[in-house]
Amino acid sequence: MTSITNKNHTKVILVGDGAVGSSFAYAMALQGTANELGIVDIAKDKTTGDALDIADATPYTYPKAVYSADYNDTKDADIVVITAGAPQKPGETRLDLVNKNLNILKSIVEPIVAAGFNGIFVVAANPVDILTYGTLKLSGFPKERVIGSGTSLDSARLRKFVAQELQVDPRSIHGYMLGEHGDSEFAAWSHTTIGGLTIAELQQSHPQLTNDKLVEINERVVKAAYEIINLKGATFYGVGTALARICKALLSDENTVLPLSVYMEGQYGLNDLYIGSPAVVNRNGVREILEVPLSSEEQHKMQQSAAQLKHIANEGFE
Ligand code: 6V0
Repeated sequence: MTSITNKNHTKVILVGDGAVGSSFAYAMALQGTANELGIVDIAKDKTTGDALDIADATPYTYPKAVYSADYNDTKDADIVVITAGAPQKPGETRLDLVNKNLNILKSIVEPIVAAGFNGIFVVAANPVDILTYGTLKLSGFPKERVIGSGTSLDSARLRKFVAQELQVDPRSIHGYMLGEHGDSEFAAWSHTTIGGLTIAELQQSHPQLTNDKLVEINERVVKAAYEIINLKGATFYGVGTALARICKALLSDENTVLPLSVYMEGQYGLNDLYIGSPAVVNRNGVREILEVPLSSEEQHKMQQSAAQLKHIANEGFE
């Protein structure tokens, strides 16, 4: 299997310099995620402007090259992050959007493969599970090196809301939203822990954490994007930071467990689709998928979520 070249100098190319892409680029600059960041977009002036603007921050953060790039620059890149996509227009169906974004994806992945890119694709454009599957098919890359951001943002929201409820550091909470990054996702409460205690154990000492409260938190996570979009038109800082975290885990060969959109081969009884599940990632991409042993109710939700994705994929890939 080809892996990210074992080198000290790390290079990421971002394709899609909109709200999500530029937030990711800025998060990368602040965190020193890679030595080099090239930015590609059909809006070339925006990439030049963002590269200059973000480079202004580097004397206060980490030394790195930030520049406006083109597809040839992906040749020796370690990671390509795709956040390019058309927004959903009023009156447009979800399927219309899928078809439009699949066409955009094709116009991106083909020149990248032709340029000789041999690293890892990280897809965040929506519908992310479908577009990650599309990237797998269009690139011909092995499944380990095509990853979607999946429920990484949603799981962060879950941890944030549980943390707020219990007044604890969100980093002390381990838990996942599983399934589609979208309306059919769900919290895997049976495997959510706080300092090693299960939710059921914690409910003994924290009576405010009722089952109704869990339902409310789950709902709030699923609707979080709508809440933010109603207030400011789009969501980008959360996902931008999640993407920087994913890239760091890959580039630093961390073997970190993250909830991502990964290719199913029998896990959860699912096959031939991308869907959100925890996975161990390192410099080679996905090392292994951690299949969470779900309760029967959760397993049912996973099946429903997968059915939704299959339905969209079947129509989108007709
Ligand atoms: P945006 O601000 O409209 O940016 C999209 C960018 O893509 C623009 O700069 C376009 O110029 C560019 N673009 C369009 N077509 C092409 C092309 N053919 N080649 C290169 N660039 C192109 O959108 P925003 O940044 O808000 O969202 C980007 C994508 O991320 C959308 O699909 C969102 O739905 C998705 N999100 C994914 C999330 C996740 O958790 N995975 C979270 C939030 C948004």
